[in-house]
Amino acid sequence: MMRSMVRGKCVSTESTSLLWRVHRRRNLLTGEWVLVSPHRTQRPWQGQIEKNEAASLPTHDPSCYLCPGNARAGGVKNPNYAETFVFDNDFAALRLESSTQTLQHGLLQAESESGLCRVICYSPAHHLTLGQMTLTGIRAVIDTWASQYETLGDRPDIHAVTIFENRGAMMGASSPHPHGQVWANQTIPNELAREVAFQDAHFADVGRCLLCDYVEIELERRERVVVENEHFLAVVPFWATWPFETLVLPKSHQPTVSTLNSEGRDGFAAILKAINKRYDALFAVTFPYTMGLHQLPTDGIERAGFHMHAHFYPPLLRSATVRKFMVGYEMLAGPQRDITPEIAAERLRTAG
Ligand code: H2U
Ligand code: ZN
Repeated sequence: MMRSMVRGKCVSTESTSLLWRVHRRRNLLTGEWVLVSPHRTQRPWQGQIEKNEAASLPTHDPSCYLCPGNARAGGVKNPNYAETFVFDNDFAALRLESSTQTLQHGLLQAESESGLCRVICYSPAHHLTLGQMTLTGIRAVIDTWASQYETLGDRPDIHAVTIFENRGAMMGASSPHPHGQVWANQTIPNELAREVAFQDAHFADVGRCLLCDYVEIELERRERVVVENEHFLAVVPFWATWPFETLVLPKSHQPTVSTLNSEGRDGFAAILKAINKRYDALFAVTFPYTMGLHQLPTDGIERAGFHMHAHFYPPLLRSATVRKFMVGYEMLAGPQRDITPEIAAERLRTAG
């Protein structure tokens, strides 16, 4: 039975129906609390309605910077690639710097940062999304993620590799062509650093991996499971912030995509396809999201409790055109959600 501390008393969540009242839940990976207001889902909406993005796209778009054979914004021509294609971002936010510099003026602190940014085209087919690709095609993307992590992580000046995808104009994607990005840093970025600290702390406390323990809870309780296969599990995490946020985890302890064997990678491809299918079916639209991987930092420090995973952060709340805004209370106080993670999981489970 689930137990939590409420004003100093240890209470079971079931016996108080806590999860149907206004309550807050703790994010195991960041320590942050999210406010849950289950009664609020019926409030009327007269705010911004997003455009429903056009569904039909050509297989090859002569004006697309990412399609095979086309020239990119900087003038370089893409090869006629047949599977995945990786290139150095023409407008990279990070650059490889040969020297480091720090600045300290009293309280003010700054330091140089070195790194590099790449773009990964998932497929030559302009009209596809990751979830619409074949399992073989998705597996090729996973193998590309693994090789990018390995080659970049092997560099002595790279200590973290962040792989992500912004999908849909609502999430700032610059093109519908299926693609993602890799940013490799000399330092460990904030989100990964927080997750590393919480996973390290749990391992130091109990000698077990935090996310292995979490997988066990979710498989036992099953109320937040969206889809699973032999190797992977997708859940709406107990502490989800975005309405239909999901966390995709290997069931076995894996620190990186590279450590997954061939069957594990096929399982990852299958779950990515399955979760995308449910997302796209939920509001009958190509679901916008930011999706990304958290993998072991590549600074050579041993972290036995680090478990790789993917986060999906989709902004849609009620329909293809009504999104969740992280404003007001979220910006000034903390994250808040209306629909409970359990209901979101149920809706995704049955979608499509
Ligand atoms: P987003 O769709 O998530 O913005 O990613 C596309 C990236 O592709 C973006 O970072 C890069 C942009 O800088 N890009 C190029 O490097 N060359 C181009 O010709 C177009 C876009
Ligand atoms: Zn294209």
